[in-house]
Amino acid sequence: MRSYRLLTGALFATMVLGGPAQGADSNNLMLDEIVVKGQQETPREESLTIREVRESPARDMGEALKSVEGVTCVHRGAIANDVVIRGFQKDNINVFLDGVRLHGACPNRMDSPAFHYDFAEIEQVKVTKGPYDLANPGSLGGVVEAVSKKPHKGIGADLSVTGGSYDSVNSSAVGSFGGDKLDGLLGYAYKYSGVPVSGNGKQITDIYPATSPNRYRPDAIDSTAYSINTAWSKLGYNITDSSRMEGGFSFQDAEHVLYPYLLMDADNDKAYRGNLTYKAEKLSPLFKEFKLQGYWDRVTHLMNDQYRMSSVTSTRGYSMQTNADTAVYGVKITGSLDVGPGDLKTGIDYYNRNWNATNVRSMYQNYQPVSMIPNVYIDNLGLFGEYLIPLAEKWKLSAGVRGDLTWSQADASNITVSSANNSTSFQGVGANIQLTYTPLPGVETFLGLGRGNRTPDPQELYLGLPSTGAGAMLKPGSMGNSNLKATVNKQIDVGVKYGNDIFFVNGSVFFSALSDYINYYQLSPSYKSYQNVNATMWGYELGSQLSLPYELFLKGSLSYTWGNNNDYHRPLSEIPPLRGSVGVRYDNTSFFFEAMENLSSRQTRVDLSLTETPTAGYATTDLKTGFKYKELSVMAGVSNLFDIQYYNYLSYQRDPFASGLKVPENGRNFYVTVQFKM
Ligand SMILES: [Cu+2]
Repeated sequence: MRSYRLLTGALFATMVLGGPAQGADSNNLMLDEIVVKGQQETPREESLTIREVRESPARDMGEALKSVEGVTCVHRGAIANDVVIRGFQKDNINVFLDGVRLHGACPNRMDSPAFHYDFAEIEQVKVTKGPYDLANPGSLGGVVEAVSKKPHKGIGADLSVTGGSYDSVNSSAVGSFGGDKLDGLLGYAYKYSGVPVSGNGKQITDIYPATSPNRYRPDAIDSTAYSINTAWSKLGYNITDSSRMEGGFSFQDAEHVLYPYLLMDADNDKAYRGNLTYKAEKLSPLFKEFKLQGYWDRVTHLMNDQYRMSSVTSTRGYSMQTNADTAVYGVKITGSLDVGPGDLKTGIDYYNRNWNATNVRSMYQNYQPVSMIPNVYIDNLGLFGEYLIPLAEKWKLSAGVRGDLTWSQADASNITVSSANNSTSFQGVGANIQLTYTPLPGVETFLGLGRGNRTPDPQELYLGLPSTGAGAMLKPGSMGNSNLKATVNKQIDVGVKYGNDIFFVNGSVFFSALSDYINYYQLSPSYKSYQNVNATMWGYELGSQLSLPYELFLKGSLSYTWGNNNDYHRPLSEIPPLRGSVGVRYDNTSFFFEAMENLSSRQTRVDLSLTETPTAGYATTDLKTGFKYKELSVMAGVSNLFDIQYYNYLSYQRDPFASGLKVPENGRNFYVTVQFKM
């Protein structure tokens, strides 16, 4: 039997790429899910199962997480979706695989952290909403923690191929072996797609007016949207029954990734990731677990406008290009101790992040190199402790605190940075209290009070891209702000859940008071920059699942977030409007059919000072069906059945290098997945 991983902590959504619920008596997987979601998880947990993931046409983790309430993603091309939790974006949230911190290299976040993990590497994804992660620095608005697949006993194989509209292919092969002492895993994935077509029948590269210099060259409009190869390996050694050493390495090569949203496309993007852990359990009655982890990763990224008309007359084959390189290394030591009536989890961690990006443009002093991200080093040292006590039969309490010291230093200069302002440091404290109360069987309530903080990132502090031209030819530039303070989030979360054998409903509400929220703004007619503002965010999520007679199931969800810039009395940009979904499904375990309606209301709360414009509401319909026979599964579906032309609300000018145009979402598209697993 596969088993659900139940989670502790705050407001979790879990994606379990495992299987049916342990302890659920029914033969029906859907009924099992209702039991797990309704009874075995606490109100602060949600789950997305392997079933939901494998049935979906998601191209990456960001897209797959969209089906979790309160989670959305930024979609700027055919792939590389950037995860957004309750309106918290970019470095306001953390995204990890096996605890490894990885940052993208592109100053436009073409390669968000989630882009660098192939789906086939991952077994489970946990999403913590709110500032309740104390084991890592900077999880201000939430954290996405992916866990990679582990080899099981004996020989294992997992082959999966998805083919679909736009000549898209998503394929992976994983082989593994597991012995008493030694185990290992080898995986390979290949993803490719042509350019998607939106609901108006045009390719998403074909959105520019005929006179725009940013329009794609005729031969590039219908070209490769992305071509990505990923390889990974893992080797484990059980030193004793209770101690283990594990190492892993992965390499990803992404080529020709188009971003119609921006002025440039990625020529190539290479990511390297290494991770080594040592874990010992049951060291003594007091010392339950000890873990030591070291990791390193590096991303190189090259983007330019070679596929756009703006490059046609240039002497170098491109009129603008950014060459970026980033690396992170870190060490973590954590321990779990049995102290008094509860459990104490404590740890110390350090990481170093380096980021360097150089831009050249023909219109800026004839390709004079600009240190856009001026070789910045961030050092962070942190210490945390969390204590969990079962207070009485119906009560559970946990409390924790974390302290961080952060140093940042820029080793090059640009229009923002000189020797006078090239280094700064921060001290931060995070803490939370979480209380769970079960007044009646099937009913659980949750209260969380959290304080989180995150320091400004290298781009927000030191970005420097000069503006060029004037008047109608003005190309605005961007500047960092070396005086930025760290953002502090004080948040309260309340959750209630009711569940029985055939039904569950889960609701949560949050309120977040943000001081020194780092907000993007128009500094002057020719520059945009970052400033600290006071902001408020609140919102709610509601999820429900119900079993009906004749193996029919009903499912519904609702998410809302509201964000306000209190200093300037206007909405925060890019905050999701009210969204929801309603679905009905027939499922007899070997065969299923599902119809799902996705609904989004109009996004009218926009930041006009950034020329953010309202986004229309929409409703799209997805159908899918599939069967399972022994080790073989076949699934097929159609997304956006009625070929609706629609846009994601996440569409304000994502400078630098935003084109200012919105990229429509995909029109009607089909997919078929065949999977073999043993
Ligand atoms: Cu880029």
